[in-house]
Amino acid sequence: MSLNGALIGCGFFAVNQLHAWQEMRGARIVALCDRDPGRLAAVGRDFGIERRYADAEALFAGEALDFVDIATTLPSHRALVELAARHRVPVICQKPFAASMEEGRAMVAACEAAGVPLMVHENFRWQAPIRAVRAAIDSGRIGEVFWGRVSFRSAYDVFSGQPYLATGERFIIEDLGIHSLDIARFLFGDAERMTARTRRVNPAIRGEDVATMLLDHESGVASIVDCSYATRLAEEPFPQTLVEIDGSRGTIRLGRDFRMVVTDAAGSETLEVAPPLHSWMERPWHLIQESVVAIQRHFVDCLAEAREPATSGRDNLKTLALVEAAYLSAATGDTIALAGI
Ligand code: NAD
Ligand code: 89V
Repeated sequence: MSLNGALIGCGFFAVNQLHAWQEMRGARIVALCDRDPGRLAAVGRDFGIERRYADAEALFAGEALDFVDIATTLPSHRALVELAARHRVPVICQKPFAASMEEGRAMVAACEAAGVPLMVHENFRWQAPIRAVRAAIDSGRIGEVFWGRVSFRSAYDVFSGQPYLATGERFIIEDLGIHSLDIARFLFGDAERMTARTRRVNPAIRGEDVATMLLDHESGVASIVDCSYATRLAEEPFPQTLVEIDGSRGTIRLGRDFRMVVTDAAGSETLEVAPPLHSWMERPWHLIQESVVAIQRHFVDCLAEAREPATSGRDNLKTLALVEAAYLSAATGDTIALAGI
């Protein structure tokens, strides 16, 4: 039996989600919603989806849905998640999930009270190379991890595809660093303290485009999470996240072009950990596009098995807390205890 879902928000990124739904066993998108009639018509035509709504209330009233996939930008997330909860429809919501901890906690509480599964579309931890790094840690080859770095440095023009990124008071931590911080949690566990410094280098945008963060993890690991959209390099690495990990018996280095080197007392092994390139995917975005397939597959599996998704709303509050702590630390110059966020 196939689950019938609807997608709300037919913009820049939603097409990746729709391609991924098209290749998903056990689920399909039967209706679309966007308040922009041009986008709604174009995406409906491209994906052959006839049931279209300009308004989310009308969508829920008009369809019997097994799930809803919210691919709108941040300002609409709370209202749409709470609407899904009121209609008792399991929900996926794009990152950044919420604009504040208060808002995020209210959204999680609304879904829990309604008994509705809620997953945040936090897909970077589902990227093939990041899964390979996690598997290398779990193999035990490098011993006990004591230090790590999660790094994203680029000069790629993200503003042409996503113009709203240039206008917000917050930019890189809220949009991209949120992924890097989630990867740090995925690899090293939850954090206790955060120290952050930010800069705006590009004068044409409003928010910060460089952030350097130091995390003290509960596991005892110290990690650096650094991100920049002001870093011009000989070869543009967008959208690759590079990872360095030191352990008591060895190291892991996830370098450029999906090369992972694992070193222990026996020597070094180099592994190719590139994502597969499906027919609809396009370099360099295929790294992200493939992780969309993986996270949506995970959601469908979790619904079938009544399991909580890895990036459930409840889990994602911890990533959101890191984002809030980073902005607070950058503003005050202080180290922030996560317990107080
Ligand atoms: P976009 O502005 O291109 O598209 C958003 C669409 O939602 C627009 O067509 C808009 O009309 C529609 N919309 C907004 N509010 C609505 C409402 N209340 N009801 C119906 N339609 C509504 O934005 P985008 O670049 O596609 O980004 C969407 C989300 O995806 C953002 O939260 C962004 O951070 C996230 N994103 C995630 C990734 C990732 O890898 N996870 C990558 C890019 C963007
Ligand atoms: O993944 C994202 O959220 C995107 C991008 C990779 C361009 O920052 O906004």
